Amino acid sequence: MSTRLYVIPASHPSIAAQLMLEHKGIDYKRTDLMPVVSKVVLRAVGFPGITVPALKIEGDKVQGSRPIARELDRLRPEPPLLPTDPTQRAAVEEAERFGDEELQHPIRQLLWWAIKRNREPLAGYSEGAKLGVPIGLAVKTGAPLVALSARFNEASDENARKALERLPALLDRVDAWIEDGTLGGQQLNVADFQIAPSIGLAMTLDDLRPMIENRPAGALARRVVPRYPGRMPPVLPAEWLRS
Ligand SMILES: N[C@@H](CCC(=O)N[C@@H](CS)C(=O)NCC(=O)O)C(=O)O
Repeated sequence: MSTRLYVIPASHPSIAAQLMLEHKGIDYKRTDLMPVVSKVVLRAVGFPGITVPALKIEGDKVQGSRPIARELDRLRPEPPLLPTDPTQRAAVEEAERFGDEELQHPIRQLLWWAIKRNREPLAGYSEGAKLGVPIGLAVKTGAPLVALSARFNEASDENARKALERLPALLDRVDAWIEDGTLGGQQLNVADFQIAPSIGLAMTLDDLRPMIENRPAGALARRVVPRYPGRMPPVLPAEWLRS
């Protein structure tokens, strides 16, 4: 299968798509893109939308972690990403929807808020990526891209603080799905691949790791994404973390 995946390094839905391709045993080439530049490149290569992950497979273009999952199950049904039993499938699809629509974004906002204050860790988040420019240079000159990304993701103080406040409740839902077997079963499913990278990304922030690592959600992330790239030293205001 001729397959190319467009990603932003350390982007959690991009890692979800990579894990799903690996689960299916599909060989693929990866194009690493810098944020913001990614939007222009994706349009230039013919995708209708402006976000990663974006997949070219067998001449088709599929964008977004959930459509990519379905396309992979269609093209290569085994091993499945979605359970066949209708009740289990509905539970997994609800967890997957939550991962995409409710969990991804607050974690993205917290990360961009942090990067706005400290760009140095960008080198770690880009580990192993081929961005077309030396990573040190990209970090040194990256302030405008970071500012645009933070704005694009609405990573204001107010929104970052709200995202932090919401995190415990979001983690409770993930823990509950692990407890009832929707997530973290013997066979990983599409919701595991959707949710674990978001948790893994959150755990790269030194400020957030302590509230996650000893939960079932933390164990799931370590199992599914054992080495998430990047590490953000403490940067969140102490008073936000206390409340
Ligand atoms: N919910 C979408 C999210 C896609 C998304 O927002 N991707 C981000 C990276 S995590 C992106 O492409 N942002 C563009 C940019 O930062 O310039 C999915 O799961 O595919």
